[in-house]
Amino acid sequence: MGAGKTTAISALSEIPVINTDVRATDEAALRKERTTVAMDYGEMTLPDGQKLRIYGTPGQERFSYMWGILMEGALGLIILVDNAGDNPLGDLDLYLTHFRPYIEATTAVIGVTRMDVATEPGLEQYYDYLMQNDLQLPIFSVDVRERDNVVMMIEALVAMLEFG
Ligand SMILES: Nc1nc2c(ncn2[C@@H]2O[C@H](COP(=O)(O)OP(=O)(O)OP(=O)(O)O)[C@@H](O)[C@H]2O)c(=O)[nH]1
Ligand SMILES: [Mg+2]
Repeated sequence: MGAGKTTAISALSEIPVINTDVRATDEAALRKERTTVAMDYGEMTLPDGQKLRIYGTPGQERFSYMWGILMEGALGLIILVDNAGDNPLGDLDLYLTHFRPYIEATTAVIGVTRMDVATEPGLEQYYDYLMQNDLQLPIFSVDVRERDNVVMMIEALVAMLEFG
């Protein structure tokens, strides 16, 4: 929650982002005013002219019914982890475990956000985690308020799909 999905999709999208943000009422309210209750949707055109459709869905397990729906026919997955959360490596573990069969069939890129807010864990700890779990996935420290950082994750995902 609050890792930056809505911000990232808004940074990329060529159409006004369609989302289901509402005034936050739970713990999100402590940090920001609005939270996504089902999904975000945006579109961007790739350099080869193809249209990329980008869906964002909340990570809390009560939304897991959305995960399978959005995964059907998806090209790939970007996992955003809030480094300033209580247990960012635990969050990553939860998503990688849940999505593992899907990641093995396609691919995934990991973006760790808010590393300026919480500098620990560092990227080395994420690399260690991936190594121990035999996962070779690109991982970046990103600030999704910077469009270039979001583009970098998309480019990595496309590269993984083409050459991975
Ligand atoms: N300091 C800092 N702030 C960031 C960074 N990345 C994102 N943010 C901020 O973190 C907040 C993320 O909010 P959202 O984009 O709404 O996050 P979300 O994942 O859609 O959140 P939910 O829909 O509630 O799950 C925004 O206020 C961003 O400006 C970062 O790297 N550093
Ligand atoms: Mg959101």
